[in-house]
Amino acid sequence: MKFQATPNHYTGLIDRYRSRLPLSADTLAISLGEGNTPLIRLSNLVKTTGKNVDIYVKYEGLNPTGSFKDRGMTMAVTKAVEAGSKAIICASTGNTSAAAAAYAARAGIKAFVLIPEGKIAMGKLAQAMMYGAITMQIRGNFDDGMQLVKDVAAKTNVTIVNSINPYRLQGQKTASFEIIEELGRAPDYHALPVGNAGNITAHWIGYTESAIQSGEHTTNACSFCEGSCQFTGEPIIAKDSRPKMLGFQADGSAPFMRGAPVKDPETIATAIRIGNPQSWSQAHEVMKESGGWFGELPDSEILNTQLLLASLEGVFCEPASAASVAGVLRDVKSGKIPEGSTIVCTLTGNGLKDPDTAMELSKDAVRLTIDATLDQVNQSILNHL
Ligand code: AN7
Repeated sequence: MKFQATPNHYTGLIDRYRSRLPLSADTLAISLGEGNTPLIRLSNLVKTTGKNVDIYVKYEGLNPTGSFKDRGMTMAVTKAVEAGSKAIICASTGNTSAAAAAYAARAGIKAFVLIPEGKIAMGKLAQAMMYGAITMQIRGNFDDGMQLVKDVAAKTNVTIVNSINPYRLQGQKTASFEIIEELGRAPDYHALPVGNAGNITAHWIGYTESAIQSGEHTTNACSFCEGSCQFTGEPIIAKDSRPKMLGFQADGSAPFMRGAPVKDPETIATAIRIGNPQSWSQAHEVMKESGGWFGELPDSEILNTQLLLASLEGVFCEPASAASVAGVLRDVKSGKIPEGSTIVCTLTGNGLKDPDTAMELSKDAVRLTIDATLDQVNQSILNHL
């Protein structure tokens, strides 16, 4: 029997946004139902600022492999398979390798992943292995791995699925489409954690294309997508509703704050332990066009925010993801982000990815070991009511 999806069966962002992606009508989508993630309005954590702002988190950790990478990977693998590729390769701090491995499994092709030995969260390593990738743990960091991937792909017939693959950004831009649909407009500010700066660039493409579609641009625009959106030239914008883009890094791994690559990046937020961002110039364009800014945070503030998001809002993200909210809370408190603003923070990955950091962070949580008796259970409840 031929498979026929009902209108209620969500089958992923390619089927949902096909006409806004560089795909033909009959390209077979390699999908795991990615996208369509919750946009959650924060409540308790906002009160701690004492300011009147609206903060939403886009919980990308609820994608099929637990991070935003799935949006890009469905596009990259779909296009690779369409072109006849039998193998994909990436360097990764963890999430890209998990997504690459999963979509390769789905497509029946091989995934080769280079990860920094000992510097990726346990859940991500488990994913790459479960999905059946060929995992190469390198004695080096992400930036070393990225260079090796470029060198090997120049000679060998493997498709790079890092965000230098333009289809990755095309898939990831759909997060902006969803946000605009849900809010009814673009937010005033959009904050993301930044590593290679692929995702912040992708979001800007999405916001820009939406502005073009709604007729805000009086002539051509889009300097990012290399023609896939059919527009060329400088944007002339009548009324710009696009957000100011904010990119946050860990202070030990903050090349955008230093203004140059960082040789030995260090942070507990291993996802963004990247010293030589691949989308360097695009990210600067995004800041220039949007009027946004980069910021940096110490690991302690990132972790504190991760814990507060979980314990005050019930939203469990991985450490890197919390950098977006940590930066926004700081800039709201200082007044750099004015009252009355609507802000979206992307929570890029799921907290379950990195159980080691979470267990350490929550070590002061109440955890009792008691006898299996009614009396001890009762006593424990009374002690904590
Ligand atoms: C949770 O997996 O680069 O600025 O190799 O996993 O687009 O690089 C991960 C990046 C933010 C930064 N949050 O995004 C990889 C990788 C999480 C991430 C980022 C990453 P970009």
